[in-house]
Formats: sequence, structure tokens, C-alpha cells
Amino acid sequence: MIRIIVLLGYLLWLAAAVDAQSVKVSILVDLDPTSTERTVIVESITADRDGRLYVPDRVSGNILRVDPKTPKPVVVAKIEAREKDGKKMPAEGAGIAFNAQGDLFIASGSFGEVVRIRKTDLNPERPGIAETFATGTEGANGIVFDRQGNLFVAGGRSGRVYRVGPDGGVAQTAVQIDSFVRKLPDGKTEQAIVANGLDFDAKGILYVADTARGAIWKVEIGSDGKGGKPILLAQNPLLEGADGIAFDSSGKLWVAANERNAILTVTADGAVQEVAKNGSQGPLEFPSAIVFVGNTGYISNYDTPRRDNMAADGKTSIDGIGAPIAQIMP
Ligand SMILES: [Ca+2]
Ligand SMILES: [Ca+2]
Repeated sequence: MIRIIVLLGYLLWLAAAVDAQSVKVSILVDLDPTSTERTVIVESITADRDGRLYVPDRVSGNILRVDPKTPKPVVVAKIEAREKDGKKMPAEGAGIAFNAQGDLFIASGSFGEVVRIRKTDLNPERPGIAETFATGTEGANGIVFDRQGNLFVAGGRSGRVYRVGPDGGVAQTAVQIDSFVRKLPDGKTEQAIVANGLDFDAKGILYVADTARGAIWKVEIGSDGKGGKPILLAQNPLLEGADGIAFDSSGKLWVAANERNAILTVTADGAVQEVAKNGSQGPLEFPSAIVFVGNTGYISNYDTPRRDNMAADGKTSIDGIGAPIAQIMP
């Protein structure tokens, strides 16, 4: 009898442990329910003041809006492809953020620009067309506004973080992260992006995700807009693939580690904790960014076929559902 009770207790504990792992991340919406392949590709996510989510689709150039209460994507704006050497060059929208006025900004690495869509042009009836806001931002990836309305733009493998004032124009280099290249466990793929996701803490200190090192840098920004020397807050194999970052309302930093299919937190003293992780089946499929609305974190999945997101066939990312938005409740 005692044995049975012990066994039952163990089974209950096991069920609770499994439950705690599995309830944390779920799918809010599949951005392409008809396919598990990368017909929609989203690298970043943000939210407006009403808690509605926005993601730029790199394939179509469309800006999709999703209301978490009725999660169906609608097109509210578009970044039109440009011509280069007689070929179509898509914007491949990366980082996305609102300014205080409610205008929407998207980084384009291929244009080397940040583009803007005015608040009044975010309209499902008549989707607005993005226009150039900032130039001189080679490798433009993660973006974030400071409290004064200056825009900071991560420059990917260049290691630069650019800054441009509230009116846009030519961006200036504010921060420099040293170059670094990491070889992935496959022995072939090289990861060289050292300035990726960005966010500010409540004190106005800038944080930079270093995808290549598996690290987070913090940088104090002076009143002249120039950054001081970057300080390494955390470097840890758990952070390999660190992509989008965001502070929650309690001041804890959250990190999407894309190639590990994992979500982590980093404390103010640099302690790294893994909150969620899964294999190629999802719900995390190469998570690229996270944004908080209240206490819920919404995660965009980029679904690159690499490392822990490689499908069972060893070639593709067809395991899972493709390009969903996932949600996590701490
Ligand atoms: Ca899908
Ligand atoms: Ca997948």
C-alpha cells in the first residue's frame, strides 16, 4: 500500500513537473496555417498601446497586425521591394518598434535603412507604404527608442549600434561591439552577428544581444548620445543564438536564443536562467524576438533550419508549424 502511495505521489509530481514545462509556451497564432514551411518569415515583434501585435513578413513585405484577443493576422502596411541591378530587392524587415507618437518603424538590413509608417497609415482598409526614415544603418537589425525619442539601431555583424534623432536622417555610430565569429556544432555554419536585439532598462542603460558570443552587453549612453565602453553582463553557452531581448515589467531581461529554441532570463547581476526550451517540433521554432503586453510575452518564430530547430530530415525546418507567434506567461 505504502509503495502504491509513493508511486502515486511520484506520478503526481511527474505530471506537475511536465505540466509546468508544457504550459509555459503555447501557440497564439499560426501565420500561415496552410504550410509548415517558411512561406511567412518574421524576425521581430512589437505591440501598440492597445496590446495589438505587429510583425513584418520578410517574404511579402507586409506588416501584419494580430489582436491577441481574436488572433487573426491582418495586413496594415507594406514595405515595397526596390530594384537593384535589375532585380527585386525585398526589405527583409527585421527589428520593429513604435515611437511615442504611435508611428511604426522597421529596420531593413538589405536597404541599410530604417523605414517608417505613420500611425494614420496603419490601416487594414488601405495599407500604408513605408518610407525612408533613417539611412547609413548598414546591417540594420534590432531597433529601440530611448525616452527622448532617439532611435538606436543594431548593425549586426558590423558590431555598430547607430543612433538617429527623432526626425530621422543619417544615423551616427553610438556604440561599437568588437567583432567575433562562432562556429556552430555542425562545424560549418559561422555566426558573426554581434549587435542584434536591443532594449533599454528603466535607468536608460542600453542592452545589446550578441548572437555570436552568446552574450549580453550593457552600455551607458551619455547626454551627447554616445555610448561608453560596452560592459559584458553575461556570456553563457545557454545564450548562443541570443536574438531579440525585452525587459518585463519587473525589470527582468528576457532573451530569445534562436538556434537553441529557447527562452531565457538574465538578472541584473548577470545570472542566466533557461525558462523554456523545446526540440524542432515547437512551439518555439528558432525564436527571434519577444515583446511583453502586461505579463504575457509574445514571441516571433523565425524558423531557420539550424541547430536545435533542424527538422528530423536533417535538412529543413518543416517540423512544427512554421511561422507562428507563441506566447509565454511567466
Ligand atoms: Ca504554418
Ligand atoms: Ca519548423
